[in-house]
Amino acid sequence: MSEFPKFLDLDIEKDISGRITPRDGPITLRNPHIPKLKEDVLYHLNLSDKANDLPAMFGDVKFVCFGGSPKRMEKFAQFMVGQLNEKIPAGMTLSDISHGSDRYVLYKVGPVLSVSHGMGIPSLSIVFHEVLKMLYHADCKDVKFFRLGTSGGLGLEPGTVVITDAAVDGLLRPYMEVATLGMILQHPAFLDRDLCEQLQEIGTKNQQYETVIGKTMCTYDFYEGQARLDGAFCDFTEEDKMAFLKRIHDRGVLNIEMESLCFAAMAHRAAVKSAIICCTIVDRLKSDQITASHETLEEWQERPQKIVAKFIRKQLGIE
Ligand code: R2B
Ligand code: URA
Repeated sequence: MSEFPKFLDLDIEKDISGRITPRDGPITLRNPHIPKLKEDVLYHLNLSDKANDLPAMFGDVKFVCFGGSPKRMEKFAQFMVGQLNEKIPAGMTLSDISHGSDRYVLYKVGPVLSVSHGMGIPSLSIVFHEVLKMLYHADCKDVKFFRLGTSGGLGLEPGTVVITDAAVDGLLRPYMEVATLGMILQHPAFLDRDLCEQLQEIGTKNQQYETVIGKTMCTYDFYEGQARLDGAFCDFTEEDKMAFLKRIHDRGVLNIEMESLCFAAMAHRAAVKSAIICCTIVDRLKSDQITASHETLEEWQERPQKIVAKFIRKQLGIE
């Protein structure tokens, strides 16, 4: 037996830089083991390709919108009902399709899925795997993925919308590292520049806030990982914190959050068109703590949702 595991090279459309061009067409899985399964249990969604008629349930899905909080993604689904002119029959409500699992929420409004992913890379990674497999079993085609989130901005007025053109880790590296079979694999986190620009164009029509494109730093921790002084532990000085934040800002980082690297890396690996669009809720060059009122935070968080809703309406020819 060889000392190193043999990894299958299933990439077919990489360019010289390792970039896989995102494309329309059927959702494919780069996993030869899945077709051999008797049943594929999507454990955290409480769905399976045998127990559920996934093509009937999800075959028409074209847009998958992820966001951290279950409540926010329920509100987004309700907002999309109006945006898509969908009718919910009297006495009925939208229901969480994966309610049996209690881990994530999953709502469907016409061709739009609204899915919560929790906080951080491990939580996002699980639901991303299972949603992608669900869309594959459902024979979906031409699907676009969005992450709608919150973030800490750098030198931006809180409430600014940032569209990510490159996701980097806490060392400014543009790939996600995953320990796999005792080795570190690096999955590049490329994003689709075209989609960024289309979303920015929609955002900039709104005069009340700015919509900018830039680099997003993704960290494994909210406190020390994001250079905060106000966690339960901190071993660095305010000067060192400011020097780090200024250094990354000079290198093009506009905001910091906790999922972009994984989202971009997994979407890239799946060759699906995707975008990350986050509002900033604090300027990290001025403060660690988030002190805006609940109402203000709600309004800021609706900004990425409204931009993506407009994009979806345009794609569907509603406006
Ligand atoms: C933004 O906000 C969360 C932390 O408060 C985290 O999920 C993220 O990326
Ligand atoms: N989310 C983060 O991860 N960091 C912030 O500063 C704000 C929201």
